[in-house]
Amino acid sequence: MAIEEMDQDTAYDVDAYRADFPILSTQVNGRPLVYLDSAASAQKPRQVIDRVSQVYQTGYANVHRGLHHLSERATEDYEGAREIIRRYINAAATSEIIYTRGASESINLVAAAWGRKNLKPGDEIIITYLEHHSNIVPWQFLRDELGVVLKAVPVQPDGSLDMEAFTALLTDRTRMVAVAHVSNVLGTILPVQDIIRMSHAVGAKVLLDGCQAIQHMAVDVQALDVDFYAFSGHKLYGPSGIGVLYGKEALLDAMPPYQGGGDMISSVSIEKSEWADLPHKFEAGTPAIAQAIGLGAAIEYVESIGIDLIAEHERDLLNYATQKLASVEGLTIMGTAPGKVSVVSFVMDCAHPHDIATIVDRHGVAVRAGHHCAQPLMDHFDVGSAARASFGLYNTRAEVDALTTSLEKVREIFG
Ligand code: C6P
Repeated sequence: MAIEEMDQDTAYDVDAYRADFPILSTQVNGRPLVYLDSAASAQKPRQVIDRVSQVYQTGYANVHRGLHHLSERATEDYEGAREIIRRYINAAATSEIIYTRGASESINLVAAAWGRKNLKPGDEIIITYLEHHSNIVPWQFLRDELGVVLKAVPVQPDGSLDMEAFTALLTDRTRMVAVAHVSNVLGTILPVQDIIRMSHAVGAKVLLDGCQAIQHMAVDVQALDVDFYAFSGHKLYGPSGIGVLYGKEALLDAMPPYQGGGDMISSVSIEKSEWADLPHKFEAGTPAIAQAIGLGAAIEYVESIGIDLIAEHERDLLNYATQKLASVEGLTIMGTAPGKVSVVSFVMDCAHPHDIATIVDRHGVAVRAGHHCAQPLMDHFDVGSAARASFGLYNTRAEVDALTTSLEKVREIFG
């Protein structure tokens, strides 16, 4: 279909949503900011900024510790955000929602606490070649410490997972399958329902790294029947420094604590300590209080628009961007799997990705360039690095045009 014939979603009031994000009306290098790096970190709406500011101005104290008014209020808001998160991913109980610093910490928590307790030498863990380093390195720690075997599923040239290879790698020694829900480089949505069903059939647990999925689609952890689900708040329009680990209660209950400190115990003597109930058993120390409350506000913001409408808008942008970028001479898109999310990585025959990012930045366009913390994937595709444009709820077709025009300038300079 020609670009002009493509439907532009009309019900979606992108201008109104853009007005919620103060940073989008700023300028970079004398040009209006075109922010196409939401996969690295999304911008924040006023609703989140104001909520965090309000916590510090009128409702801040430590949580779970004080009997005074402010502490009770902060605790109520902090636990209230946990309920918002529970509802957003349809977990069965708030005890299954563990606050962490982000997806990286969530995965490290499972690898350390679940892995050390449940794995022995010769047990197998399956990951894929498209994982972010955060879903590779924690499992390598376990491999080196416990002598478990780490296997990786290859990726097809279009960016989809090689499910035949996955089937062949899955054995009755597989104990954990830890895969991305969505690739941060290729935008591929993995067939997670099949992966979960097949993994459970051999008795393996499944962890999904939902870092690039949670902002683009509805996630229902009970419908998925997934064992662990990890994501970060900052890609979901919330603050940085806060993330989530969802785990099935029975699994979390049977796991030892990850870190020791205040709030994760029920009693401590010099001889021994006993642990607090879930979720606090995994939340040692003073947590990221305002950030957690801010994440609750971010989810409410997303819900007020509707995640399905956001997904539809982003699909339109992805289709538009794919066609526009394909018209740039010498540009190759990495990852064209059907149904992918709005992340477009690309290389150009005339310029290094770092040069691309530098030149387009002069035009106010922010894209990411590099290995995107996915070096095994880059090696798998035999490229050292790539440029990446990623789209969020606030991006527009005009911004895709600005990207395309600035890429034509790259061609003029280096071509
Ligand atoms: N990817 C990107 O530009 P943290 O840093 O813990 O919030 O998220 C880590 C992480 C884990 N898994 C996936 C699939 C991710 O995309 C990320 C973060 C960013 O692609 C920053 S490297």
